Amino acid sequence: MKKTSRRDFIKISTLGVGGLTMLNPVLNWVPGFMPKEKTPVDESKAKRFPTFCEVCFWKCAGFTYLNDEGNIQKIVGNDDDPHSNGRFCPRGTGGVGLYYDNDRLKEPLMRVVENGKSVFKPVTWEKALDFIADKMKIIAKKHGPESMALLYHASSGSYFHHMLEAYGTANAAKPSYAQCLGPREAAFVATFGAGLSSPEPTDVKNTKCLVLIGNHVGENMHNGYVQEVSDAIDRGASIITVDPRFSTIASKSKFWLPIKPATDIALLLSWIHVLIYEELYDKKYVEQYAFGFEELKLHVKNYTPEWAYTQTDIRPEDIRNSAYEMAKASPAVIIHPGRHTTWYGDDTQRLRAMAILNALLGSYGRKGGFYFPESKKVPEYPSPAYPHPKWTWKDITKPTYKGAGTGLANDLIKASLPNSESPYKIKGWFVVGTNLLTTVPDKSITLKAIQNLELMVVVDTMPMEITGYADIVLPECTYLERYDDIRSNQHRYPNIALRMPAAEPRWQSKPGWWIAREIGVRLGLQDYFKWTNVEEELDWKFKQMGTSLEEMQKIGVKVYEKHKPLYLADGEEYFFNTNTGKIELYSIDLEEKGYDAMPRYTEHKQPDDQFYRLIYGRAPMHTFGRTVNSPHLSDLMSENTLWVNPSVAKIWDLHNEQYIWLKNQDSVISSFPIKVRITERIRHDSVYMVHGFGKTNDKLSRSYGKGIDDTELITNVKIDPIMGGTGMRENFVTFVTKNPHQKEQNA
Ligand SMILES: Nc1nc2c(c(=O)[nH]1)N[C@H]1C(S)=C(S)[C@@H](COP(=O)(O)OP(=O)(O)OC[C@H]3O[C@@H](n4cnc5c(=O)[nH]c(N)nc54)[C@H](O)[C@@H]3O)O[C@H]1N2
Ligand SMILES: Nc1nc2c(c(=O)[nH]1)N[C@H]1C(S)=C(S)[C@@H](COP(=O)(O)OP(=O)(O)OC[C@H]3O[C@@H](n4cnc5c(=O)[nH]c(N)nc54)[C@H](O)[C@@H]3O)O[C@H]1N2
Ligand code: SF4
Ligand SMILES: [Mo]
Repeated sequence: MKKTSRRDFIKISTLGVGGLTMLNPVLNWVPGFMPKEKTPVDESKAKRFPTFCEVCFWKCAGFTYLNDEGNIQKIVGNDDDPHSNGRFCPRGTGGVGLYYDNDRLKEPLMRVVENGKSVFKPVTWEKALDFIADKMKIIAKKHGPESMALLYHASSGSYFHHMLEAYGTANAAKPSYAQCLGPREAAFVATFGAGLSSPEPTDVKNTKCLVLIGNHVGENMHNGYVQEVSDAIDRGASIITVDPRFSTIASKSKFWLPIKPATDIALLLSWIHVLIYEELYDKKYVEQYAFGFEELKLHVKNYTPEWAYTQTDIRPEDIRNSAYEMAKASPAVIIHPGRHTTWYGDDTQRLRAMAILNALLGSYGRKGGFYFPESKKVPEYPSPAYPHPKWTWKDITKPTYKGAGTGLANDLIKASLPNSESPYKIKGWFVVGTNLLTTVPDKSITLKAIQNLELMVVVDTMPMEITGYADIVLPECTYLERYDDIRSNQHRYPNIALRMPAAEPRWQSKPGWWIAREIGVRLGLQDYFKWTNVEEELDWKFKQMGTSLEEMQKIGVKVYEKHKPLYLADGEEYFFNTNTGKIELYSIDLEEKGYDAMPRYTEHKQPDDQFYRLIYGRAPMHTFGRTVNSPHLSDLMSENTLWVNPSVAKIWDLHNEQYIWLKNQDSVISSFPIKVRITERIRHDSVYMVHGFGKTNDKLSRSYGKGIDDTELITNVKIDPIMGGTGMRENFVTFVTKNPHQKEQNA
């Protein structure tokens, strides 16, 4: 067996289709704002197993039900669960499809060269695991264990994290930081001394005014949040939406401000200006809790609505009136900081402006603003201390991005490039449940890094783009077929949830905890895995938390008493975890690190003639690319469309449903075409698509070649100087109406 020098993409062959026939559970959901009703279940016949959803990161808890034949039928929300309140979103309901998808990875695969060509050969688990452990031992000897990195975004990643820390490396990153909520966390840490984390502690339940900057709730289907927003609308709370696109939530809003993309900081600064100069801010709160008010006042002096209009296209009276609306609701107002915040590179500062607005309106720690969440600590199963790594991601990242709060996927990828001058070199990856090629821009860098690795292990459920580049592909079973670590997220009340299997793993797939443990044992790290199976480990942990595995298997969710109040008491003394102990309108920490202490507006590039800014978002029935091949969800939306303003369509003579290709500013052309959707709901300077489509692996039978992958066209990445996130919205595309790949296809 020879190893290839180049990791070219290998298509995973479909093997015989396994025994189970596909069921067609009813999707109790109508396309629209949100599911209101629950699915009735015949409790007398059904067998149910608690779980929490892995289709997105809201992690709703529910029960998986079997039908009379003992096959998985449906997933229903757990009434005791604060994330779901007993209701699942369409994607969560359709999660059954991830289990029934016959395109799934079925057995371990190893890259070998046959007749000069790289192919994947099915191998036994024994062989695959031995190979990985042997390789890891060699890498530890040659380069030190620190040169192995974990890139992960599946719940089971925690077991790989444990195994790799025991092996000697702390290099790990999730794309949910530097490609998602990192700027928000950095900004809230700088302002309030604490990040927001997940689920966001926004008190939408009690709010009178919700301000959404891009945040497109309703298309972004975070369950409990969507439910609270829906109730808020019914209650008559006013919604202010700032979006270049008339989003679902814009249609429910009192104000829709169709901002020129990339100019949000101008709008935010002018709102701050109005609140301060028209004395509409919460004076008592600011006086008691905030630091740097006078500096801020001076700083925003010239950021008038009239000035902001020249940048944002939003009329001064709309800026003023929307500011009055917020002030009227104060402190029961939320300037929602959103979640996917890596947009234009100056993202931490944009989020700082939002945090500052919340401070001026007195909403942090107040009813109808942000509440103080609580979570239950999960005890660690007894195991030896980890060895102390000689270096970590901090040595790579922190000298440049001083505000980074966790490892950055993009920085660990860069540290894997061949000619990196840094002494901190990454030589091997574990990729667990993250499709890096469609997740981290710029894709060409990831591909270069991959060529330089000595070991690349991909643990996934599906033959996604990233699996094709692995040395070893390990098929993980889906969340419906496995245990995982205890869910313990923050909420109004501390709570925990159990995930347990409702079915045997299909084919030869295995749970992540088992895979990580088997590799650990082969590395001689059995002391770190003193349990023989995960039930033993979970039961031990549950018992420390006043319950047991047996009880949790019945109830699924346990909610605990609270220890601290949700809100600040009137005039209560409170210490914020910042340099000054106060809410820092003027950030001492950012200043000391060499960044602007207060957000400044800088103009961003706008599209050249014949080009349009590429913006993207979510669709209610899909999560990124992880659901687009689902037998249940692909029926609801099988491809993305390109939103084009009618005035633009006219210039280009485009018509609805026409398929076109896109070319970006760096002449990258999309692999596949996309259907045009002509609509007034998008500005003339931008085009919009849902992220997650345009799958390039033809083993994905339902999603291959359907629509465009936005990531392909994101080659200009604006890195946030504070926390190192990858700003993705400074890419411009033009239309290609004739098939640019025709020649290749005919050749
Ligand atoms: N262009 C562009 N890039 C983006 C975004 C965007 O909107 N546009 N969004 C950004 C954001 S906000 C985020 S959070 C990230 C998300 O980034 P990712 O989480 O990487 O996104 P997915 O494409 O869903 O990839 C998930 C991978 O996990 C696999 N998987 C699913 N379930 C399991 C499981 O149980 N076990 C294992 N082992 N694998 C599993 C899937 O098959 C898939 O390969 O992407 C970021 N990148
Ligand atoms: N159904 C579903 N729900 C999801 C997910 C999913 O995959 N599917 N993913 C989850 C995850 S991980 C995340 S992080 C969140 C992401 O959800 P959000 O945090 O809501 O994501 P954003 O990127 O803020 O929202 C995209 C919106 O920003 C608008 N926009 C584009 N450019 C600009 C601009 O310059 N200024 C302004 N003001 N708006 C702009 C777009 O038109 C679009 O409406 O969604 C979560 N919820
Ligand atoms: S919001 Fe929907 S997809 Fe996300 S965890 Fe909850 S049910 Fe699953
Ligand atoms: Mo995200």
